[in-house]
Amino acid sequence: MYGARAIITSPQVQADFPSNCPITSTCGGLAYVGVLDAFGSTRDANGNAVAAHPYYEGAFINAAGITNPLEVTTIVSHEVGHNAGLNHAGLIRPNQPTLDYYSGTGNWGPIMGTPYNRALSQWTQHSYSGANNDNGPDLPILANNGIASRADDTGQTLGTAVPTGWTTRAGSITAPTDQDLWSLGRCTGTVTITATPSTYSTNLDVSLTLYTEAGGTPIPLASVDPASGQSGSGSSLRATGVSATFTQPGRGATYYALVRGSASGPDGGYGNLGPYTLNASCAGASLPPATFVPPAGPSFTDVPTSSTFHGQIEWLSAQGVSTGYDNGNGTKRFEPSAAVLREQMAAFLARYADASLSVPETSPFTDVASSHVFLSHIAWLAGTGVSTGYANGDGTFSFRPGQPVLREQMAAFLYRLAGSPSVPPSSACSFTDVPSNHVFRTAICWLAANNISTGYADGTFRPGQPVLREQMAAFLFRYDAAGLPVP
Ligand SMILES: [Ca+2]
Ligand SMILES: [Ca+2]
Ligand SMILES: [Ca+2]
Repeated sequence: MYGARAIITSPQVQADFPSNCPITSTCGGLAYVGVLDAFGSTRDANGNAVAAHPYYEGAFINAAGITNPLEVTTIVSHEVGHNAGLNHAGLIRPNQPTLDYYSGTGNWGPIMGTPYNRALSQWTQHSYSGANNDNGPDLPILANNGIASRADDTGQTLGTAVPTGWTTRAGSITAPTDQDLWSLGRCTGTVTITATPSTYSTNLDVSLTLYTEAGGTPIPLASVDPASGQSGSGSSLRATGVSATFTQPGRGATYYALVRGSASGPDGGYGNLGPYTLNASCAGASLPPATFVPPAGPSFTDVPTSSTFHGQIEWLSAQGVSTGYDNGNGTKRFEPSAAVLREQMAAFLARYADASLSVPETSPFTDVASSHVFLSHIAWLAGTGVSTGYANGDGTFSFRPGQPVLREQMAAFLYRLAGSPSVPPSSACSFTDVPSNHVFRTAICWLAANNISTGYADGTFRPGQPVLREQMAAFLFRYDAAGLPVP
């Protein structure tokens, strides 16, 4: 282990180093570079052999150059950074000499530049626009010169997440790759999670995600990372948008909170390091975290744990909504890529709603025989108003049980299942292929507003495409996670 001493002084450092640190506010401090772990010897001014570390030690901070208390943190970090091997973070400018010290942009600046009046000063990987990047990322240099990262406090997998429960605790982001998964336990009620970095001179802008677990797979439910900025100036300068909070209906599942550094910012979030406070509360019935026991294996031969919807399909199976198809050898398959038929959808929704079923004396639909295996499910669906079928023109109706369910129809079914709630105007509803006069627009916008389906990366919803069975699992899972009602 090594040590570094930061000495905040004015007259002495200026007297000892008049050319390097004149009496002017432009000198923040002075330090030797890369001496923190300098063992061995060197020669002093009189030519005598002396131990190197004590001789070079001391990062001097010029008190006369400090205009407010918050700058102490930045300047101490900067000068000790020199002791630990770092050179300045500069800026390449077109048709001008390279700036030795980069002051930063917006609320961000590199510690080894001059990030005064920037609320987020950070170690840098020199990926900001115009970086001179003479030496490579800061953190490996610090590590090679005696300042290693702190030990991590929790893992990022279900098996290594530290059980913490519904409480307040301290954590720390210790590396750009650090992700802290905390095991919270079960909650039936409203889940509220907050992650907050230090108030003064934080280096950390957090990103927070709530996970649940199904079939041994973590499934994200909600994620938040507000855009960061700053407010105030001088000693009241504060970073804004660096904490994260949200509430979510808890349905009795096991919940996890993931805290990591935001990936946004001029330097890709590299320097998002430091302590935070995690507060997790459950307004309702809760249970502390239990030891995570990985399942013996996937339930379906065609849904390996690596598949995107593995967790949601395991959940669907555990709920008894779909038990899959028998392979004839004691195993089962799910056929995740097959389209959901309308008769299957009736069965899924009836089972999910825990409906009390009865076989009607006469079928409500001309194309659903009294011997149809899902007659009671289809009759229930019709009775709830979720699907009234197609008019035959003679006062009778058909259900078209063997037709695939289209995405726009699924939106309508789930929307009606939830009781046709009013839809708040939502910016989430900007699908390029769902015009304002689309017959199912209200249902599709509601689906998006509840994060049940947010469409495709290209901005489309693809309303006319069939719903695949794996997608149906995901839709119902999110419907459930959103705490939506059933008839
Ligand atoms: Ca950590
Ligand atoms: Ca971690
Ligand atoms: Ca943020």
